[in-house]
Amino acid sequence: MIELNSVLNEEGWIEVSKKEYGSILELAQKLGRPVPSRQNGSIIDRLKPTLPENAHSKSLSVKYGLESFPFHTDGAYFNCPPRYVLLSLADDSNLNDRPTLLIDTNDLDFSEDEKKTLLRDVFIIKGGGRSFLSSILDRSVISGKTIFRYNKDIMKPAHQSFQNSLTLMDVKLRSADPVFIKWTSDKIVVIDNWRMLHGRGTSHINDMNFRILNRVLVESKGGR
Ligand SMILES: O=C(O)CCC(=O)C(=O)O
Ligand SMILES: [Fe+2]
Repeated sequence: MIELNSVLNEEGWIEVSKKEYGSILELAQKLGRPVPSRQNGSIIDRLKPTLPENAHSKSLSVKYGLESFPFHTDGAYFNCPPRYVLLSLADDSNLNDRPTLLIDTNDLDFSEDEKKTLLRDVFIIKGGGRSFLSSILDRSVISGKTIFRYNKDIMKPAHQSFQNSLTLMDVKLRSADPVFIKWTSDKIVVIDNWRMLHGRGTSHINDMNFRILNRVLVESKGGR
């Protein structure tokens, strides 16, 4: 675990094997407190390419269907977004052609002025039953810690000039160089969800209902 934590801290994510760490839920429990993504939802989410008409009304599938998903923070609609996201291929998944993509926000090379913009521009965050205000670089949740909170599909600029932050994110993400996670049955990926953004790649085959990822969100322990 010391090794895992230090790589996670250094790189913002880590890929480990189930043989070494057990199931995704066992590993999640070692890292903190697993929390459901939706009230009364299950602790383990099953994520699969789904047609908009069959999707949960608040999921990315409603808008993107079988397409790729844009880069985002998971649970951006939580007051405090989950500390970690754990993903693995489900046992009953029989397709693994579609990658998950990761971008480290530390590699987006924001200038000091750009960071100020991301700290200042305020958004109305929708979802999870109520709306609240937050900037993309959020220092208000945990003292001494800056959280990257970004999911353009659930955030609306509170003033039209705050659109600048979204334009900046678009430009940065377009020129970023993501890591592609290729799924194998033994792999668990742990993502620092306060620092990394992730997205869903494309697939050349119809993997609707067959490429299934298990996901567990982990709440922060005492602000760390
Ligand atoms: O399916 C994937 O690769 C990631 C999906 C995802 O990020 C999500 O559903 O929030
Ligand atoms: Fe996600």
